[in-house]
Amino acid sequence: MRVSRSALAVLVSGLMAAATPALAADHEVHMKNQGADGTMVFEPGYLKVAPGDTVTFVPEDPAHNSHAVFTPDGADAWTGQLNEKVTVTLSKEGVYLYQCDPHMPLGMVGVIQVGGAGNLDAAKEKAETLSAGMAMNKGRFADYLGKVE
Ligand SMILES: [Cu+2]
Repeated sequence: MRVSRSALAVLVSGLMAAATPALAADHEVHMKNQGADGTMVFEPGYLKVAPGDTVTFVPEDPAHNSHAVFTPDGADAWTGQLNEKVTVTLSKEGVYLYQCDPHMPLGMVGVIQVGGAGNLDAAKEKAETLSAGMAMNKGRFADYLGKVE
């Protein structure tokens, strides 16, 4: 069988496309004074992403940041600056807990699940300790962790 050069080129490029992994997605979490879950809130407070995806924390109101307070073993933590957008790449699977530093006492916290949740028990333990120090919205970590699948 004779295959034209152009047909071969189409075949090769098709094979290469099939071998290229899916592009990592970017997700946004908004940092707000008021949201569907109440005051001083990350939206969405619970997010599930795939390993390698990025999450961008977007300040919608002043004086918020995103600071990772619990990560899977071997994962990098992050500390966003106040009033600044920050993008983090989440490569390691597991559950991540983060907070807004000024509003942690008001329960401004969030949960991100990256792939499987092998460290869920440890995350729950950490969340319980952190929640004890909150004056408001003490149940947020527990609510969000309840969504982990
Ligand atoms: Cu805040």
